[in-house]
Amino acid sequence: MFNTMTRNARQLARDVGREAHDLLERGLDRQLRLAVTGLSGAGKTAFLVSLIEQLRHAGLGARLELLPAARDGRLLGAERVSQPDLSIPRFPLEAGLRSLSGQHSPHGPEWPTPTRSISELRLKIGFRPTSRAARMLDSQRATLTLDLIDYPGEWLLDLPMLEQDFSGWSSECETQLADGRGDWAHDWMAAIEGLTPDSEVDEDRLAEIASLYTDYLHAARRKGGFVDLTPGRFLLPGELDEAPVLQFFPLPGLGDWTPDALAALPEASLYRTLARRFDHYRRRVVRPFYHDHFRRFDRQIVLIDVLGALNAGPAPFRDLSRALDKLFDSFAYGRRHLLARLMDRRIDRLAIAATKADHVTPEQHGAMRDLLEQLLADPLKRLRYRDVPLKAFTIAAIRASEAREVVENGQRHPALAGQLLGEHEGASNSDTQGAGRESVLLFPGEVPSRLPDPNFWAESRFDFPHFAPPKIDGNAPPHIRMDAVLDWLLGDHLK
Ligand SMILES: Nc1nc2c(ncn2[C@@H]2O[C@H](COP(=O)(O)OP(=O)(O)OP(=O)(O)O)[C@@H](O)[C@H]2O)c(=O)[nH]1
Ligand SMILES: [Mg+2]
Repeated sequence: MFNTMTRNARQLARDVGREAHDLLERGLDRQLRLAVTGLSGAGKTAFLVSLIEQLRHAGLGARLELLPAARDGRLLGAERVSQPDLSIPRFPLEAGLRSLSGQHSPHGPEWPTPTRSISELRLKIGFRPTSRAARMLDSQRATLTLDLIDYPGEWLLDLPMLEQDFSGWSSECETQLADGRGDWAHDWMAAIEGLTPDSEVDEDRLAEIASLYTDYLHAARRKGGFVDLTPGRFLLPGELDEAPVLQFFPLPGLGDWTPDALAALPEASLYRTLARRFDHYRRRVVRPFYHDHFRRFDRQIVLIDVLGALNAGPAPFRDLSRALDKLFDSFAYGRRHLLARLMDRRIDRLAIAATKADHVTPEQHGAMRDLLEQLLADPLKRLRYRDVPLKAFTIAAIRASEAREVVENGQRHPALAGQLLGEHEGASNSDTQGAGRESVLLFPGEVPSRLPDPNFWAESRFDFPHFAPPKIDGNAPPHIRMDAVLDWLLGDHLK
């Protein structure tokens, strides 16, 4: 009897200890910073709008069967609260919802506009905790504070530049030019023809050449579908438009010079001038951006437009793979221990997601995820080695099509029903969005589950449709697997 009592008491002490430890851990973690990472057009803004709206409508209209807290009726909703940094613009949620409501355009709902500067959002998520101690302390209701930022994807690929010097960056640009981009760089290459590191070039000429380099970056993106385009502010300068810090460009052929010979060149030489501006860009533009916004995250989701890259062809596809590979080195990953977490924030859980899955029929989603994992094979190996918990998903933040079946000669075939964006609309927004929209029922093609080989590219033509968004008016957007992603990213903090 006595023994049983002491055993029970010991057990109770252990339980209370564990609960207290859990509670302390959760108490510290009741605030999460989530990095929504993705290149331009990957779907960050659509993802953020959907995430906020799914949480705000939890228990009301949102379909969140794969999020246990919502399924069990414990998720009580979310509210936007005052953000921590008042000097950063607010995330334009209202503008995004206005576009999607279709109330302000004669053509119907429109996708949120591409992001042109950084913005911030803080969300308080209300839930009923499951654990006894937490319930007692929090009087049945707990909150999780979620901090999010949105930014133009163009700026993201500047982060790896922090680890580069001017020579390394120049040689990387040279390699990229040789892989399918040369067509758009003729004018810039003609302008630097005959220039060597020891040339002297005046300010006006530098500005002209930098402007031709910027034209090349724009064309490689718009016409070629390339994504690894640096410096990102050349594409989207923000407040730096026309500033001399944006007037530099890579110098091919530096490999023919020894580092000593380059270092011995006069201050006014082309090499020294460009290298100075490159360093200034890194120190004054990229580092503060990184320091202020990208250093301290707890969780991350990397959004990748795999289908867009398949549409663009083999060279842009390789380009995407290389760009993503570099990008993972810009973030700090690792499991965090209780005390370490007070000093140092690391990403302790990662989601990678192929976006816009509503562009293909549901039986293709498995192949889309396999392809995503292959595209990221190298960084995933490094992350697994470091034991960073990660999961791959295929999602649509805002589902713009419906899965159907068509019967032809007695055979059933999967198909998608949706409205195609008008002729001039493309993937991004424009003034003509809405013109000539057409309702379609189609089979958009098969997604290869392995990295396509050269024959594959030669034989297959990918052509995934650009759908107009559904009308979203006062309810959560329809989605594909946003609930599974939310569970992976937040679920353990909603217990
Ligand atoms: N069908 C479909 N299209 C999507 C979805 N998410 C994004 N898109 C399309 O992709 C485009 C770009 O999405 P955004 O969310 O603006 O991408 P972003 O990553 O914020 O891009 P930047 O702001 O330029 O960095 C949208 O205008 C839509 O055309 C989705 O879930 N389904
Ligand atoms: Mg955006």
